[in-house]
Amino acid sequence: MTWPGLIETYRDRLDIEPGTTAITLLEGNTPLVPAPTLSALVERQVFLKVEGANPTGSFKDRGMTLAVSKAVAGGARAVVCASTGNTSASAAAYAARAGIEAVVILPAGNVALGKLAQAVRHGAKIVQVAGNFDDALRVVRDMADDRVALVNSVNPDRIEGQQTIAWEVMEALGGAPAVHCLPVGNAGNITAHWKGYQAADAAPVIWGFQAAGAAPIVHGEPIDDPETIATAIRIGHPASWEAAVAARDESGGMIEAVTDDEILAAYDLLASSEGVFCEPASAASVAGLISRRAELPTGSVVCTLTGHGLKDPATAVDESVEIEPVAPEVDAVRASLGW
Ligand code: AN7
Repeated sequence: MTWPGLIETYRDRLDIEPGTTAITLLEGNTPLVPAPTLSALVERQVFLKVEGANPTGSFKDRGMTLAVSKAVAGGARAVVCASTGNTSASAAAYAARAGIEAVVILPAGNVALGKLAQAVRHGAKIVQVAGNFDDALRVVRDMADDRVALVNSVNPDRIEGQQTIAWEVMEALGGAPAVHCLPVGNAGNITAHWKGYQAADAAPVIWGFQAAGAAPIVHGEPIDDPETIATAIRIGHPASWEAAVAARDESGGMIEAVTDDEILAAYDLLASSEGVFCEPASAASVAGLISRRAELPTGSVVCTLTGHGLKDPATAVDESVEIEPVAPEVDAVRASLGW
């Protein structure tokens, strides 16, 4: 059967009026890939939920299909969002599909190139603010009105759609994993994971990970100047703070910090040993799993890899060596390889 997208697949379980037209790019149904190297390292069966396989390359499409469908049904002429990049890419694509305008407010200088490219090509109106994501979110909260829909995860339709990740994992495994690891930024996704599992009468332990320089929930107070190489989660005032803490506590889980070095080591391991290329923020889930592996209960583990590695080519290429050209001859190529 052809996959019809999240709204058609889960319409009976989602909060959406029966007649609402789905604005869809056939998001969801992403692979749950076994991770043998990681499994050997942590001595549990580990699976990677590869959200980079969504149409715009991140998990944001799960919530965006619902948020934009409902906005259009309600008569919106535009969507607005603040974004570290992925929300803006997704909003721009779904707005283009719907034939409405997208306005995206970005923290100047801290959005990965691939994400910016997507917003540009999908025709969004882009405003960069001289501030961080938290400043941008403060601004857009005041821009929504009857005909302009705010599509950040403070919009409950986003969380509603994003919970489908938990249902897909349960269908693939035949039940919930023992532990589900994911990165935490504005904290909408951890909220959505827990909502989805609870709606399915499941309660895996939720392990959330923030970057050490942007770990307000870990420290118990907001941060005005968050800093991390993982720009997607460079957030100091998470909007869904309380719901994230509830997911942690009700599941018997944790929200802890991982350093940029740990994030980059996990990013490298995933790409070079598992063959899965995610963006740095996504690798925070695996960095956390590795650093906390001594505390794992028995049972399987799922790590959400929230976005595709190609989103952030600059970080990817910075990590590798200069490749000098050689003469286009077999001998020269062999010599260069040391063969
Ligand atoms: C790859 O796009 O906040 O904790 O504005 O892009 O739900 O915020 C992105 C967040 C993790 C954190 N991984 O999720 C945005 C934005 C990736 C992300 C997160 C984001 P939340």
